[in-house]
Amino acid sequence: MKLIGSYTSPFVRKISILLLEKGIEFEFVNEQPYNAENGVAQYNPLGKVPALVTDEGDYWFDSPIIAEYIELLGVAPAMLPADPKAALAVKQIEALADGIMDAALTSVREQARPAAQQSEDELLRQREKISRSLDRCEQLIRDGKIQSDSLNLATIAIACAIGYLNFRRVSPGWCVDRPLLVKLAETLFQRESFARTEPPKA
Ligand SMILES: N[C@@H](CCC(=O)N[C@@H](CS)C(=O)NCC(=O)O)C(=O)O
Repeated sequence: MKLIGSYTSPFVRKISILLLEKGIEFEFVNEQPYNAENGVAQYNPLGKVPALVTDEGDYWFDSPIIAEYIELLGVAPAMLPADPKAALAVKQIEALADGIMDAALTSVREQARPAAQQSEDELLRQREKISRSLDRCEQLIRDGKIQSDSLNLATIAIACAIGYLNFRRVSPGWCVDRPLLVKLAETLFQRESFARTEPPKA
């Protein structure tokens, strides 16, 4: 199968990690969705990465859908619980982590605009989303709803969101007063799948 994405996208990183952890072979097709000339729309009319093209020629896009498709292949380790309601709870946390990525990405795009056109209100709105959502993640770990040393769709998505905050220096103080999230990130960042998908430094 082919994974269409860019090395800096946290959504793409989430999918790459799922495939690596399951040992599913894939070809990475590097596309920059924000470049004027890019081929993303031939895989996803929304022009967003990640997109996945299966060996049968099916196209899947939006990372939660791709994650679910990968899970349907039945390759161990399972990244979702077998119980449907427990699986939905994990996907809810994935959506929370994806929302952190969305807010961070919106902040990065806003800050890339000429200074005079940037909206402080918009940046604040996004920072608040990130802060509230990180607090919720910390609470979920404290309540035992997320095991910070387990590997599943929720913990992978949270670690990818934190990796993106670090990479783009969005909310640089995110780790203050969130020791359980720090532990989760430190644990997962040690895995080979995370090391192999680190965003490029430059
Ligand atoms: N909800 C989507 C979000 C994907 C997304 O926003 N990807 C960014 C890169 S990090 C993108 O391709 N943006 C291009 C655009 O918005 O035109 C998912 O989970 O796959």
